[in-house]
Amino acid sequence: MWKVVFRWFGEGHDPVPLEYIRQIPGVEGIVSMLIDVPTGEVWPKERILALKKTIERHGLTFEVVESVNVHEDIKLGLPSKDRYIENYRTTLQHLAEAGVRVVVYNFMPMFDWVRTDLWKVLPDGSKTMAYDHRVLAGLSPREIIDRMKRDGRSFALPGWEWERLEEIERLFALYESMDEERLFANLVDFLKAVVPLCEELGILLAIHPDDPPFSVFGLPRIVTSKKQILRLLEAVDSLANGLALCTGSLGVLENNDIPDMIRTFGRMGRLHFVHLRNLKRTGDRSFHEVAHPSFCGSLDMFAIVEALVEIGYSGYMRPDHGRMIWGEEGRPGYGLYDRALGIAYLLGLWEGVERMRGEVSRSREEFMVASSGNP
Ligand code: DNO
Repeated sequence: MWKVVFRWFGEGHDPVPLEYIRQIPGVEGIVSMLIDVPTGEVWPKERILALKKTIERHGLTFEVVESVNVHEDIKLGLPSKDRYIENYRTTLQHLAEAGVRVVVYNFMPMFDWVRTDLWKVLPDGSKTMAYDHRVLAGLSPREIIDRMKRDGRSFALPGWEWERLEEIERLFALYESMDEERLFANLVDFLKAVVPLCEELGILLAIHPDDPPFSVFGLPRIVTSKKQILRLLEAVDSLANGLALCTGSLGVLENNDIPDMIRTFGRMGRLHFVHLRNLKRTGDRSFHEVAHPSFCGSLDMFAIVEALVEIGYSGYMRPDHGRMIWGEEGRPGYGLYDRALGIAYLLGLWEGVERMRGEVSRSREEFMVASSGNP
């Protein structure tokens, strides 16, 4: 049975109270980060411990961090990268000392995830995020950022490091000569510098796939398919070099067979985290996010959960992005209500699949203890 966790951005950065998250049946822990530490700097140990304390006070665990972002100089392979790698290693040490088991990161040049509309209104009145490649085609990166800032209301998007994006023109020039092979080589160099330490610390690194899984603004993308991910896992052959499989990122491409990826990477012992959500493909490189059930979108969530049950997945799972419903205001994708509905649905699928297979990986009592924090 997976461990259900919920993403929360920290006090003052997330309007969803931990008290409410605790009340979602099945949730055991929080996935969080120190969102205000600039990328490349060390995460102070006292701050990590304070975050852990806050989370644990609410009967929840803190074992997964998302994300410790990778400094651009590492992705670019600049000589200045050594200092940032050293800082990354120190952060990993601090996280391990606080009991963190899984650390998520991504290796997307300059941007984290990209959408062209953060507030698309669906026919039922709910709001969701959408991406349409044709919109980007006509916009300069600077225009996109100005727009995101305007439409993002008071919330910065996770992983969007504004201080870095302020230097957008300079970074674009640096990436001009970068192709996929060089970016891949830089990722492997980075992993070789941190994976042995993770092995010692008992930390599992989990790379998040590129979102969307194709080039935006002509920048290279190297974590978009089974083939690319396999190559990466094999290049640094350690259990500590693993994957955060995000169905909503990989699922944008119809050719990505997600249940097959789950079976392959899971059997290699390299699946450390899964992000479960659904989306609707609406054309060539365009889609919008939908509620979690299969009938709402293009992904077969039953087949996805079935594959997880089949490999005996016991890592972490979080319901990914939800829509904004019932008048909720908050961070796009990260409201309380729709993600909570998502959990209820996903747990229902899990229970159904297990019972059909005549398996029960966790008794009712064990489940209650795990998710309530009270023996
Ligand atoms: C989007 C998230 C990403 C993810 C990072 C991981 O909602 O899944 O921001 O956390 O790409 O580094």
